[in-house]
Amino acid sequence: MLTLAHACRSCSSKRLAGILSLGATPLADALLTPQQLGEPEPMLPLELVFCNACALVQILETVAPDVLFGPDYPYFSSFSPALLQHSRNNALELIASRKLDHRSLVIELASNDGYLLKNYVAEGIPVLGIDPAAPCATAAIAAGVPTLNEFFGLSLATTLAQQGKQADVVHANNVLAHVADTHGFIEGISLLLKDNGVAVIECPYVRELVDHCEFDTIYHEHLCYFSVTSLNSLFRRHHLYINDIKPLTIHGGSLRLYVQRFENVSEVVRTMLSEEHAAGVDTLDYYRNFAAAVQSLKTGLLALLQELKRAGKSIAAYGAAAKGATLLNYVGIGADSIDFVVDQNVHKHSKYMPGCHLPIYPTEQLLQRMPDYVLLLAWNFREEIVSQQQDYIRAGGRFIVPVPTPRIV
Ligand code: JHZ
Repeated sequence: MLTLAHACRSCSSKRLAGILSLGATPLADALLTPQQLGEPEPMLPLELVFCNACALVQILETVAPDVLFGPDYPYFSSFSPALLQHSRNNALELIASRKLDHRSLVIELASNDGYLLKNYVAEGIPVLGIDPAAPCATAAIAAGVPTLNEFFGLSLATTLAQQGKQADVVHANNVLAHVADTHGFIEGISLLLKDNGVAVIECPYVRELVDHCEFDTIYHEHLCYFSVTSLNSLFRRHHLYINDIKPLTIHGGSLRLYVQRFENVSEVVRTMLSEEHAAGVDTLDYYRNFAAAVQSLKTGLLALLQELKRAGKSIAAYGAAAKGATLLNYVGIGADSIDFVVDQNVHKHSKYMPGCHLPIYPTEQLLQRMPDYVLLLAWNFREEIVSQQQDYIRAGGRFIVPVPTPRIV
């Protein structure tokens, strides 16, 4: 529900229009210990809206960052080999194209467990990671990546800039959408960049979200869902320019932005802006059918699972992902259809998914228990997971991919 108190996170307009309501959902990464199972769990509304003034898609709720990214934050980037390879390629490409060496500085905001910066460290390039989640920052330091365990914003950027820490490259992957003080964060990036520096920023692309019904990537950590149009106006407010963009397949379809303090906009950026305008991404119309598509996915997935259960089949799920929490809780999937969830991240084992309380086990449990079907919650890593699970498939197991349309593969 929209109230007059709500204003756009980018342009402060109050002309916000509802796109989709996912109802009250638990915090997606708030995995529960066995002791916490009996305790009350926060359930907060998830309302997706469109700003009629600057085209930014966003949620209305803002959960305090220290609640979301505190000492129990369970997401460690290094558990996905595909993400590690993607990150390594990006680092090597930037080292070559920007001729980085021991005199350079690379800073990463939300550097997690050092999954990206370690590639620069290996080449002798000075780095600084910044991450508020203590377990991740500790893992990064142990891996030899100097890391500040702090939230990044204007105040930390000011301190670093005063210490002469300005960067040739500032990485910010999957973090811009997570930050409540969007303007302070971007202003901070501007302060950290050398005159000729570049901020390399990855974020999921709202066109992929809508076109492929990736509604499960909506959760309280993700405050914004960016188009090039909305990003362009956001950065320009801070005299920063998206000079280039590389579309990526990672996380269901993302954008890699190359942002600088001077304007030198590539043809790719101009084309993407005009394509978005032609497709109506900058109007509410583009989002009008999204809620119906999400509802139909929900109905289809429930029907499929019920049919399998009626046929006496057992079903597990793969990936205790944040998006898995949205999917399970919004669709209303629980212990009546899914027996357990598996994940390679050891920090998630012996815990329970928020809301639906499904237990999380190591992936070896798939072969040991041989469920007939596995609902692929981490569908964004489908190729990687299916290729790892060839033994399970050879033994007769099948995967169910929920997005964009539920199907058995
Ligand atoms: P994954 C994360 O969301 C976190 P999540 C964050 N909120 C964000 O913004 C997005 O990414 C972009 C496991 N796994 O990465 C690891 C295996 O077990 O899709 C993860 O727990 N085996 C910051 O949590 C989960 O699946 C594997 O082979 O939705 C995947 O979660 C692979 C590849 C993954 O994102």
